[in-house]
Amino acid sequence: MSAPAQVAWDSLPTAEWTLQQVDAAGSSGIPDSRELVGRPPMPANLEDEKSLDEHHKRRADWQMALQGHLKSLEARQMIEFQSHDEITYALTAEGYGIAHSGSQEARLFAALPPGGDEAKTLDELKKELGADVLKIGQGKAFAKRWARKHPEKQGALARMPGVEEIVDDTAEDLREIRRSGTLQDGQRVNDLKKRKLVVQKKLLWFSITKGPQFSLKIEKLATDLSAEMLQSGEWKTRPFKKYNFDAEGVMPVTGALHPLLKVREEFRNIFFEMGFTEMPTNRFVDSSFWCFDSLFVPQQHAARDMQDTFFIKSPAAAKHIPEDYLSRVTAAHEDGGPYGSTGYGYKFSRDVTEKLVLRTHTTAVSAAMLYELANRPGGFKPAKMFSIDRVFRNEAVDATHLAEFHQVEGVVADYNITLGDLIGFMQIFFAKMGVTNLRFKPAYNPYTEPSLEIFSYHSGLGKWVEIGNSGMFRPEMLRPMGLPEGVNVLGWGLSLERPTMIRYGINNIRDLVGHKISITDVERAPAVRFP
Ligand code: FB9
Repeated sequence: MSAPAQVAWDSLPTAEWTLQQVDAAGSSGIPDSRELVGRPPMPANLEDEKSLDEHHKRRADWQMALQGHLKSLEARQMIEFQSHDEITYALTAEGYGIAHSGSQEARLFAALPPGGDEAKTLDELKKELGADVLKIGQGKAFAKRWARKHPEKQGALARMPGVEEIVDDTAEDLREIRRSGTLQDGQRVNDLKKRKLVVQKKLLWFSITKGPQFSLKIEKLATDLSAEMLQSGEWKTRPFKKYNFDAEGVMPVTGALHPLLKVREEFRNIFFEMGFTEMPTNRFVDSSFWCFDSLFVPQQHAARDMQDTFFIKSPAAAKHIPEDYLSRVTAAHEDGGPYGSTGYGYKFSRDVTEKLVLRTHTTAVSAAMLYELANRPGGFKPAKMFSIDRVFRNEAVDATHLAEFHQVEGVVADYNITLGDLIGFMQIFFAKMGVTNLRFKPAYNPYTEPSLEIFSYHSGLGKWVEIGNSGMFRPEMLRPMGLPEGVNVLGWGLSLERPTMIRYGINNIRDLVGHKISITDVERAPAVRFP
């Protein structure tokens, strides 16, 4: 059978044409698809790397186009094909330079006076050959024992005694590769590659034979079995497209958890692992009583004014505050009551305490839950409780602060709880977030004494980051609730937004929360796994 007709390199193959070539080649098929296409013209300037690249790319693109058809024809069992690699090498610009004017080591050898005694100083050689050629040439000439440091003359080089002439094998190899694109000795090619004098070029080519369903006509494959086919019986003869059970399914368009909620899940798992129960936080609007007064926050405290707190216009006042508990809180504020405290010494206002607000912290929920803990049937039982939900602060918004954020809070109520327990709990908690090496700085909260700000060194940011706040709840808060003597309560809190921004590398909170965030980022946001 005749050699298949070659097409010009710039006319891409079609499936029909490919079948005709296979048919023309007969039973043995097409041994080498490179024979099917003419070579693109060699670039005029063989030393111009770019046009050589282009030459190679044209040959490779033609075979790639053919591969596309071969794959779909093979899927129809019309042909079978094997892929093969053609590995060739091309000279880099520096490689061309050496092929043209010799290797650095050969030029150094040539520059050195004949015989082994005469020497030339490095400065002379540098002027003559240039620093780069001398540096590379010296290394290679020494390695090839063509030259050496002159034994007597300091800083001078001489030919190796007895080496009268050398063969510039590097240049010769490069000239061979320039001519044929290959070199027998693979090791020498690797040396040339290491010297960045040649680059490898890979081209895929194919050998093609007829398949069981070979034909010159490409029938449109049926992709569905239709009622008509069943009635007409056409299903018996019509070729069907094979099911590709390995095909990737279409990614179902599913909802995606917002990164904040992914981190919230991580925190919830940490708390559950530590035996905490979740507090109900479904009450954004709370009375100033639970948000502030039950926490022994004085009614004049700055945190309570319009600057920091959103007050509800209507209804403006809470209806239900436990009277007996309110009177005890009042006493605690006014004169410390019977709780061993001086109190704040001001007249407690019922109006102020009834004012409804958007909670500024979930510690308001902790207060309500601790009160419930103290007054539940069967009396107080130790408890570990946590909350993660929105809190609202009428603060200046900036790149890391919005008028609302999610507070993460943990409280532990038990007999003889100490500051040590607080520090212990935080070390375990943050360690589960992968945050270790904590530092604690004394701080102030109206409802905890002592209070500690928590810091951790963030190697990524290269600085100590404030990662939360904490403290031992004051007796002026706990005793009025009715918690038994000896029961102490520790608490700590942080935000959900900060760790989420750090985990996802987000610097501006508006890229995390709000109408400006990109939905696709949310969909693509990887799951978070605290280490
Ligand atoms: O989250 C905060 N920082 C943080 C937390 C984790 C984190 O993770 C990295 C992977 C390591 C990085 C940073 N902060 C608390 C510290 C600061 O960001 C602070 O400037 C802002 N704070 C918020 C309040 O802003 C007015 C974060 C929020 C905060 C502050 C205090 C509490 C809760 C949230 C509390 C409390 C508390 C105290 C005692 C008893 C019970 C609760």
